[in-house]
Amino acid sequence: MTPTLKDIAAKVDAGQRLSLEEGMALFRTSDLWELCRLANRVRERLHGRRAYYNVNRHVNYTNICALSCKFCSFYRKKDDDGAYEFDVQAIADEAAAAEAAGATEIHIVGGLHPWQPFSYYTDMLRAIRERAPKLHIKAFTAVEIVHLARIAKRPNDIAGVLRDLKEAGLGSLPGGGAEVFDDRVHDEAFKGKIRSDKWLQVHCEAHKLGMNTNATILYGHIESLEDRLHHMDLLRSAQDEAIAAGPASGRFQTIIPLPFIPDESELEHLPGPSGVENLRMLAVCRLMLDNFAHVKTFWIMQTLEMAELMLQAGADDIDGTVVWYDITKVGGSDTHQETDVKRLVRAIRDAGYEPVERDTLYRPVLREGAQWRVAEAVGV
Ligand code: V47
Repeated sequence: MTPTLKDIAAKVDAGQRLSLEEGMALFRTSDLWELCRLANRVRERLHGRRAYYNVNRHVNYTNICALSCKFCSFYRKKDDDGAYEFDVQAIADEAAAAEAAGATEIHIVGGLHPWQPFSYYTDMLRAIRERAPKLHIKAFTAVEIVHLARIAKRPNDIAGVLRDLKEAGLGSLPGGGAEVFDDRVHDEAFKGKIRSDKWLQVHCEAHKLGMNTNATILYGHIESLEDRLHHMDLLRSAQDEAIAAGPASGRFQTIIPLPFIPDESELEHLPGPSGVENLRMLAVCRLMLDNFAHVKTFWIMQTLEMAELMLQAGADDIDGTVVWYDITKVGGSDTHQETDVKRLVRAIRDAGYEPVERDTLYRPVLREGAQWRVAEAVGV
């Protein structure tokens, strides 16, 4: 018998873990609003009336990539029109500008550049540390970390490579590159990229080093609902392990569901997920990932209007002021994709929540203009 929303709600209220069958019932329910309400009950149990946002800057240091993933419109080959790579100086300048403007975080990801040496990445981190010592550096997806290990000629030493990057200034890993943890989808849509086992291994090694990481799921292309639930299940198991390792271990901080944006990709013939699907997916993530503290909505991909609605469907966090983003562009936007604190705060208040600025580690930030400090550090 298919589990009903009422049965599932009773389990959610009792703090019990949902099965994949129950996850499927959530995906299939026609009662979207009840699903969103249920997800929001969990979100409010964890965070009350608070909703987080951050002041950050994204940097995509190159679009030159050894891979050719079908869902991706960002990558270029070296001689293609529009191929670019930033040198270390340019990235450090960007970080210094971000810090001067009051950002707390720099989020750096890029293509798998075929010929930059390992030292380019460690130099990049050190230069940022020197020019912008207060910025938290969240950088390099698990896919890039495996690539860096290869170019450092230490393909089997992920832990050592992460240690070197941490020593150079890396603060945490973003959640990108996970796509969907399924071999069929992998082989059809992003062949050549690391598979789920490797992605999870990188995050697990980072957790062992005490580093926090994020997780994503890219949905609404050629994956099935079963694939999405399997992905969530693997994440939740990996998080169980991180939590069991004790407080010195890092862990997944947040899940960011990423809606597939077809424009200019090889999968452009697909429609991409609808608004209803985006709300449903976010709510299911909140309900299935019971050991994740946060669910983040990335307005760049969801739009700020949808992000606002998502705050009533299980999301507790909006990323962020962003400024510059090249990987996806919605509705004809350019790489300059920026919002300001005023708009984020208004979106959160409109949704009925209390805005709290956070740093990368979800500590409340106290701010006066571009000057800020972490509340916890002064015992507030
Ligand atoms: O890794 C690429 C995805 C990711 C498309 O950790 C696409 O805080 C949709 O991971 N349609 C990068 N998605 C973004 C990302 C992220 C964003 C915000 C915050 C955090 C965090 C992480 O975007 C890529 C890939 O999975 N992506 N192409 C596309 N056409």
